Amino acid sequence: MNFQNVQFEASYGLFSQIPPCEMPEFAFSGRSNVGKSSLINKLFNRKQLARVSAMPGKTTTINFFRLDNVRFADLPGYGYAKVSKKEKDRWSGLIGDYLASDRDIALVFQLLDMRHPPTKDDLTMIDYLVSCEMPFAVVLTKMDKLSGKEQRERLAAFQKEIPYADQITILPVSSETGEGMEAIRQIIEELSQREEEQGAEAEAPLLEQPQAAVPSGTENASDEIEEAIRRFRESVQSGELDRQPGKLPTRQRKKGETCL
Ligand SMILES: Nc1nc2c(ncn2[C@@H]2O[C@H](COP(=O)(O)OP(=O)(O)OP(=O)(O)O)[C@@H](O)[C@H]2O)c(=O)[nH]1
Ligand SMILES: [Mg+2]
Repeated sequence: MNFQNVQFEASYGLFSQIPPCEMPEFAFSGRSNVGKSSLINKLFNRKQLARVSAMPGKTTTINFFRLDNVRFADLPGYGYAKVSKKEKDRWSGLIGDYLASDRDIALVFQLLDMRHPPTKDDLTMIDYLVSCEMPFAVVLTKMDKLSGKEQRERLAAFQKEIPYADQITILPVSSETGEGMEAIRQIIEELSQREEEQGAEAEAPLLEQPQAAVPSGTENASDEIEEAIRRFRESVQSGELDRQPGKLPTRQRKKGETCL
């Protein structure tokens, strides 16, 4: 893949506006200001492909980019307090509906700021991705802001702070220095290749074979997903989670099912 050939496709403010999915998609998720848009720019070596701002809440729509037969989705950030309830509802609806849809999401890159423990919203998001058995990898951003020693300390800390950390691919990156970008590009290439092979093998096109985010062998799967979305929306909208103590509900999943 020639990553520089990426092109901006379109922005959508409402999930209902998004056209059907006809190719695998990679989504970039994370709280406002964590560095989603910067990561996209660095990944594709294009300075202004995605709009970046020091002010949180810059990306307010789902923005799609296309490279060959793959699409990339820059999602609005969550956890930004200074927007109206109406806007928060729209953003969380967009993110929740997108992730819960039957689109062919090849992988979600879930971004966390490497300098800090995950926020309650981040943990809800990870819990949601796990409970939906959505394929995802955690990307730790802004590693350039830490010394080597601090990076090692934070990496060790994340092992305890992220549920299922031992089963999740965790990739430290810097959109300043470009560190870690090659690893992400390789993952994208490998998964795109895999999707293409699967698509070629299948008789029906990808569109008719949505990779529904339904836990296999789990009864009441859709109830669980709805519950996860509801929790996620509530946490984004109300900040309620910040007042809740500690642990997330845990659920066993088979190794390798939801992550790389
Ligand atoms: N030093 C450093 N700064 C970064 C890095 N990634 C992003 N930033 C800065 O962090 C700020 C937010 O970056 P964005 O890419 O706009 O963040 P976002 O996640 O897209 O934010 P929203 O669109 O608000 O959800 C900007 O000032 C970036 O320059 C990084 O790897 N290193
Ligand atoms: Mg952004």
